Amino acid sequence: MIAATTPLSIKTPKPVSSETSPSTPLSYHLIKERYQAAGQGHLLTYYDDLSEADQSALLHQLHHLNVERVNRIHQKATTCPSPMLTNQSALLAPLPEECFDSILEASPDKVNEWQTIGLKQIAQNKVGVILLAGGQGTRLGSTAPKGCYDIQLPSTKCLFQIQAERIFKLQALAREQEGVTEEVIIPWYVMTSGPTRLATVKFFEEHNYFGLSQDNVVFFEQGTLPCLTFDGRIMMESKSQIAVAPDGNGGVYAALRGTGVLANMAERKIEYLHAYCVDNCLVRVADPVFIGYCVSKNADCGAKVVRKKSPDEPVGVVCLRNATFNVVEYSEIDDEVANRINPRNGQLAFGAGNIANHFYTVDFLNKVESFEGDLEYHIARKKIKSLDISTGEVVTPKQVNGMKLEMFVFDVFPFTQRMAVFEVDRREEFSPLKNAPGTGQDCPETSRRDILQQHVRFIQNAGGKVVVGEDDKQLEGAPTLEISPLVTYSGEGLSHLVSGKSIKTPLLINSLEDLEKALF
Ligand code: UD2
Repeated sequence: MIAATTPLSIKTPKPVSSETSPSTPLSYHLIKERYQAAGQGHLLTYYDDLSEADQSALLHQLHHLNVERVNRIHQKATTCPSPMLTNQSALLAPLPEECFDSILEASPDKVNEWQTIGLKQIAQNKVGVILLAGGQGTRLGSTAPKGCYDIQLPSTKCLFQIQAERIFKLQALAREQEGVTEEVIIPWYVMTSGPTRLATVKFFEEHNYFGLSQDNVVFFEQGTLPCLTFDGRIMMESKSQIAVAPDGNGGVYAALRGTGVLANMAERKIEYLHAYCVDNCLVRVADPVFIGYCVSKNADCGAKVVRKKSPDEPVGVVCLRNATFNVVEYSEIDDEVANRINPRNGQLAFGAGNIANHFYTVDFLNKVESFEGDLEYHIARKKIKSLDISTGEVVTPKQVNGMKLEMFVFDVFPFTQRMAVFEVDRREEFSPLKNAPGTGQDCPETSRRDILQQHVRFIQNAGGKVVVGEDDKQLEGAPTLEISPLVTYSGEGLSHLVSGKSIKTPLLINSLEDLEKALF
């Protein structure tokens, strides 16, 4: 176990909205002139009241902020709303059947073929993982980074640990399949934001990177964008600080470039990346089936989807607009489009639900810069605690008073011709943790239930039987059976032990020895 030292964290990039301005001395007058010209002179209203240290902190922030670009983004996001938002009924088309494959319809041989390709790439150290972990768990009601969340499994493992152990096991499976003796490494690139950075790094250090080598866990930070009033004025969180917010999970592309992660991938000769949403407890990290599928299609981007369970399910919809792949986010989809029914099968016409689970080639990631200026910014109208410039008081608003601008990770899809869309089984791969305990949907209880029920299926699919013990509380109706990812990644490698045998819950299986001892 590597002693926990400062991880190979790469320097935090300058906020993505800044192009490094000429490094002239921080002149108050120059900055004041520039901001007045940009209609943002109000940011210096209280400059004279500030201490010297606060004055220089404010000038430093304003010097690095590309205020003209912020104005352009506001202009673009408000005057010409994204084409995606207008006339969706005419412009959007459901994803045609021939545009995607489904694991639900693929033969076991086909799935095995994809998996073999994926494990081969992993064994050749060509695969890396990008964890999108900059979001703040506001809806969940937790102030800690979501990956730290304990969904009350018998093992009390948090989401980060479950994901780390899946990486660990997958490295071993790839080594086994390819019979390689050298170490197989799946580098884990963890994107944090300002609010999640320190707590995330500290948590990994305290838990010794959950058994992974800290050299292969690379933290990087996404950029920020200023919060704006509806008429485009930059908001302040105090007299000396502008109010900023993470720039959305679409900030990952500039952050990969700006923090040196792309260079790190190049040094490691990584060719394929799997990016995923931290809060999906069932996520197959670096899924070899998905990687193999995308590689076999020679795709440069890939997206996993599940069949939407209702028109208002809070997932994006993968669809076509002018024959290019797009995702319409649940917060932006028109009701008519969301509710449209395919007359041929009575299902939702726009039913390909995006699960924030993507594949990229590293070549594609290196190309994003060339079209980055065309990427959409999405407006999130929020209640933003901020300085009332007229009174100098910080106000916590009771209603929505401003906007955060964010980029969405899937907005790069229209820029690729080679997109693979892969439908997966919701039960096996998607159970998002979005809401607070007790809400009954996408919450800690449903996450716990879905993992435990999956582990029961692991035993059953391996030819075994699960007997529910009389003292098993079966919370949410799930027998209490947890199998560590270190024992099995997705249910493989159990049948030689389990077939024809039974186990009795409640049970926590941390090793094949545990499993052997429990069988009868
Ligand atoms: C995301 C998807 C939505 C659907 C849903 C499934 C996007 C834009 N939308 O919606 O289509 O797939 O998940 O659960 O992906 N994050 C950052 N930095 C940020 C904001 C978010 O890293 O500035 C991360 C966040 O930590 C999480 C992921 O991006 O891992 C998705 O963020 P979210 O949970 O806020 O997105 P949600 O549920 O609105």
